[in-house]
Amino acid sequence: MGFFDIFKKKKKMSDGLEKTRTDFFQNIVNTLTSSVIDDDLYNDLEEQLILADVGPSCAVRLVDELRDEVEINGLHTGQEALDALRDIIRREVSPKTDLDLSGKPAVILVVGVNGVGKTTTIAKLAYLYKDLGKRVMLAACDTFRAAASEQLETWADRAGVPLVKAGEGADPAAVIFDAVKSATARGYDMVIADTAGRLHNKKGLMDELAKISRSVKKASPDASLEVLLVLDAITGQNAISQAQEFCRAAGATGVVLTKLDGTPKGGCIIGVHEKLGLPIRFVGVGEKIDDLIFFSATDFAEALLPEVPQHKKEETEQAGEEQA
Ligand SMILES: Nc1nc2c(ncn2[C@@H]2O[C@H](COP(=O)(O)OP(=O)(O)OP(=O)(O)O)[C@@H](O)[C@H]2O)c(=O)[nH]1
Ligand SMILES: [Mg+2]
Repeated sequence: MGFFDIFKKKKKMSDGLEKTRTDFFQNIVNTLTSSVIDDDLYNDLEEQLILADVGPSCAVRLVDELRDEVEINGLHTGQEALDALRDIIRREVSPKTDLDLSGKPAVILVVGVNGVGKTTTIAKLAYLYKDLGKRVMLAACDTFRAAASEQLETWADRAGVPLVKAGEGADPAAVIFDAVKSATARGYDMVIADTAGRLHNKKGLMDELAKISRSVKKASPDASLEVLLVLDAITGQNAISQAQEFCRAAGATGVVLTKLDGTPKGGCIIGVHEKLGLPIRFVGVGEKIDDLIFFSATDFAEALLPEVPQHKKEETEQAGEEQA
């Protein structure tokens, strides 16, 4: 990735988190940089993290970690505490593993309840990976809803990638099987599959997702499989209970948080990561085809808690020294 791309990615993350930053995290910055570090500050901070949709247990843990760091490292100023909190958040959401795209083909199954942004995310993923030089094929495994395949087809055309589809009501496991076979035969690197967000009942949906996963391996033993769970950031903490069910049944291996641009609840990323124990892989920051970014823990933490400009830093350091 060139310098300009890195800059663009940082800016997109920062723009996507604008509401989250201005509505909630700015208060956290203000609290930290305008007062001395004492119990009141920790209590305020905890409250603000909960308001910022980080989730109660996660907020408590983050503040405990900060308290430890302040003590162990002898931090005095709010500015130092802010830097420490930024780093704690970065470590908290850092993915421990890379996305597994090692297979031939690399299959990404995209799952999630209806309306969260699965189809749009698939189009964005196709666009992103095509841009990185991958040969990408899409599979329309949402055969439940009449217009789903057509919607994906429009996106596939826009992204300039081929699509494997079948008629309404067809077996989605058969669609993925065909797509993986076809990708293998034609030397495609990736297959990205759309799935239904709803079925007649929840058990039916979960069983179907499990069957699609098995079908991938049947079609190609060399295929790798990532199951990306799409969650809508607008629902914030509520997304978590829904997500837990999907994790169990569909074997999700990672998360995509969509609609970050439309909500002040971007703090939920931290709680989602904590509760699900799954890496955040991508975030959606708009409705356009290039509005998806690889999740970077560093960019995320810096966008939430931007560095204070140098002159303000000096003022708060002075205040800290005077109070100490
Ligand atoms: N602002 C914003 N809107 C998004 C984002 N991602 C998706 N959307 C919008 O969310 C709506 C639903 O997106 P879809 O991709 O159709 O959602 P889906 O999960 O496939 O929905 P079903 O197929 O009905 O289950 C659309 O209007 C998208 O434009 C995002 O990152 N930001
Ligand atoms: Mg869809």
